[in-house]
Amino acid sequence: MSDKAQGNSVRLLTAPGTAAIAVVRIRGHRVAEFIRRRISRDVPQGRLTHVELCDEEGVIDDPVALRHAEDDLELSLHGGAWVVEAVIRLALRDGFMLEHHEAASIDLPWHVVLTPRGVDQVCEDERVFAQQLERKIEADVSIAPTQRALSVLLSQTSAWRARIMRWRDARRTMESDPVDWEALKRRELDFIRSDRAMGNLLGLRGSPTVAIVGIPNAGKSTLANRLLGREGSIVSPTAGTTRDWVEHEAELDGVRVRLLDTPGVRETNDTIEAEAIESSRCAIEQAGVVLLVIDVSIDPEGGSIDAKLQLEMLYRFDRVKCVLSKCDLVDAARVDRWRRLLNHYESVRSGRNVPLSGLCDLILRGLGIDGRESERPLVW
Ligand SMILES: Nc1nc2c(ncn2[C@@H]2O[C@H](COP(=O)(O)OP(=O)(O)OP(=O)(O)O)[C@@H](O)[C@H]2O)c(=O)[nH]1
Ligand SMILES: [Mg+2]
Repeated sequence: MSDKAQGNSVRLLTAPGTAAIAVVRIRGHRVAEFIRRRISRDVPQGRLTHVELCDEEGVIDDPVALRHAEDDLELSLHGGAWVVEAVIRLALRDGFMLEHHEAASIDLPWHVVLTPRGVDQVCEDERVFAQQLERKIEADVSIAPTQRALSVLLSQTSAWRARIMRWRDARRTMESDPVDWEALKRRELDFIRSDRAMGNLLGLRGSPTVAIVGIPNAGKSTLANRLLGREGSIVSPTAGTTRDWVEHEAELDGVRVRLLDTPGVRETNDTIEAEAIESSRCAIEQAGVVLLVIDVSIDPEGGSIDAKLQLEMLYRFDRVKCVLSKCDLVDAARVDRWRRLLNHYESVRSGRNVPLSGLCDLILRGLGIDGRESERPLVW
């Protein structure tokens, strides 16, 4: 079930902008975890509690917290724009979705636009439309997590203008040269309706997850570190090094993602490890892309359990892309044999001194991001 469906949300209750106090409300089943991870002490229900709110870097603010219910937390922050932004970002990173302030939630009439009458209306009242659009953009600009997200938001005015001109032209030529309005509408809707991709790119309502899976010792943490550009996960030759799933925030080509490094999948009698594998399975099922790390130093036709398990994992998850690790240890023929077995799954090669080319593209395409987004009118 998605976080939206489960109602994990963050919302600024006070008006945006600088004020003495800003109130942020966080709701959903992740509240307890948020308190445990981010707040200096427990927050008992119904009692005002002075706490420190921290991220990995340190204290963000010392708000007064009020827990209305188990899954409902209100934080009265010192209202500086930076503090508010930092807290909202933190909640987004922890899997909460942003609910907009009322003032910013006027609906763009995009669905009525795509009728001849709707086009007439927007053309007559373009100023109102532009104002509504501007408010939408403004509300999101302050929390755009990356430069790329920001530039897509700032290009929305021209993206919408170009679309509206196109519809207006179609409307004008309608009498002389009959337009197949339905066909135009279908094409335009396909183009505009890219919510998932745009949501993933903008990261305003939480970042998409990229899960890294594979058998123990396949090179998952090594890959996570390469994508991160730093030693975020522990790498070691001992199988079973990553015992619980580890989450990192990474930026891939201007897109903020949650990288999930998971424990290697294997049969185990260790209950703690089994529990970790099970809990990472739930997280992996919600991921936008699953990177299956295949250790090519294992002979695919050698009959080992590991060889079978690597192939079987292809079918355990949806949205799988393959990364062939340890290509530096084997010859090209071995890599080809693995590739043939992976059949129609997209894959890239990886290894010491093997450039990881194409992986970012592969991941972003898997998330529906294709580079045309600045022309695409965003539907809020
Ligand atoms: N030569 C070579 N060694 C690699 C490569 N990728 C990983 N290794 C080595 O393989 C070992 C395991 O790497 P990890 O990244 O810890 O593997 P993992 O899949 O995270 O392992 P677990 O957390 O134990 O499941 C380490 O000694 C790495 O240095 C590679 O592409 N080439
Ligand atoms: Mg690991």
